[in-house]
Amino acid sequence: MKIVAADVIVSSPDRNFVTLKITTEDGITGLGDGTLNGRELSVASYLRDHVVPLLIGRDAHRIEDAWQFLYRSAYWRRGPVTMAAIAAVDVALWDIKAKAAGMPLYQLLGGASRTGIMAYGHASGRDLPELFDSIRAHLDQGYRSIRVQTSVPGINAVYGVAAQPSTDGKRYDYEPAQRTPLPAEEDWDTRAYLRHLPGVFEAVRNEFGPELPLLHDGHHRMTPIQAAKLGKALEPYDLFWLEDCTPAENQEALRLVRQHTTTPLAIGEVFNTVWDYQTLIREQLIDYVRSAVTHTGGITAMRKLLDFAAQYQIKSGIHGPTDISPVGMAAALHLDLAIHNFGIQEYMRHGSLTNEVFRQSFSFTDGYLHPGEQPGIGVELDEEAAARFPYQPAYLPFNRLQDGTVHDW
Ligand code: CS2
Ligand code: MG
Repeated sequence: MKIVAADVIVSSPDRNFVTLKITTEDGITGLGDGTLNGRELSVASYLRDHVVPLLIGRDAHRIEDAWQFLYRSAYWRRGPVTMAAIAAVDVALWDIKAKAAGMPLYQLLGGASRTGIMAYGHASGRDLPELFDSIRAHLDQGYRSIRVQTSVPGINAVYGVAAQPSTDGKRYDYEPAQRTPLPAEEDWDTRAYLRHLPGVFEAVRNEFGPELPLLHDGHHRMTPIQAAKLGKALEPYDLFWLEDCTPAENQEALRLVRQHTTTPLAIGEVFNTVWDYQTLIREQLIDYVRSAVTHTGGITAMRKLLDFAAQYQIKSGIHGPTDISPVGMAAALHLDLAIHNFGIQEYMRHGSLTNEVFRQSFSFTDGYLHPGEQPGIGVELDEEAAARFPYQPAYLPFNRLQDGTVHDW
């Protein structure tokens, strides 16, 4: 089934998205997500200028061969741009194969291993009353697992806190990347954060009880010993996971964290290949793999990564913020439903304009997601609607410490 066309569609309904649409000689189309927040055009160019010419005439059914060809023939391997581009092609080809087979993708991946996909939502607050209100609002929406992010006294802007003002008037946690000519500068103080956070979780547990699964994102901001200290301080509050507690380029850094705390650890949303996890998985230094299908080479690579993790009883915790498009989210849900070592799925809801551009068949009911029964991945792109929202430059913020030092955001 020859590929006869491959189009790169960049649109910006509520935020920028890069979508690849592959069309076969039989008229079957497949969609893939290549969105890399704040660097979208680099993937669009990688696809348009380098990959699309290589796809025309290829047999759309040969997914593994296409993956290996794109990974090895590039010579320059790995990295966020390359792996997002390969992911877009891979998911589009899986979408086509499942449509050709007349079944939802999860059936092609081995069928359902569960009836639904536990999702977690993002609650946050500048103070406890606001945080409690945000948690209740998410419980009312049906979420049964909640990520808790909070402001910290003495720090002006903290990742993941919804209500604080942003430069372009949008809700903060909804879209961290801001449509501004330059990245917004934010401030950070780890010692203030470490003093404040345990008290917040104590208050949340007192208010909502011991059962509710609670998650927290450290967003790469602590040194290993600071992460160990926080993990230990949070143990009484029985977190589902502490995420990205320290930058993990140096995977061995997690050995120090592991020595000091039993708080479960999740890492990997900025990783792009299985190689980024080798030590972390082999030495049981993490409990959840946080990669996104869109940033880790697609379904083909993610399945191999999660199969590797399964040998160590490490589970999935796939990255699902709004900068993963509905196409990337749908692909993740098919994988979530089929794999055995499923842990939890992040689910930040897309905005109304995004839902106009991407028609989705996945559902969220009583805290559980389901990819739906449509053949393929179950998402269609309205190209006319997409054309109404041209690309708009946007940047993620960055951090400086009190002495002006650039710090992880
Ligand atoms: C975050 C992301 O959802 C998360 O866990 O770490 O929102 C992250 O900040 C964005 O994806 C960055 O683009
Ligand atoms: Mg995160």
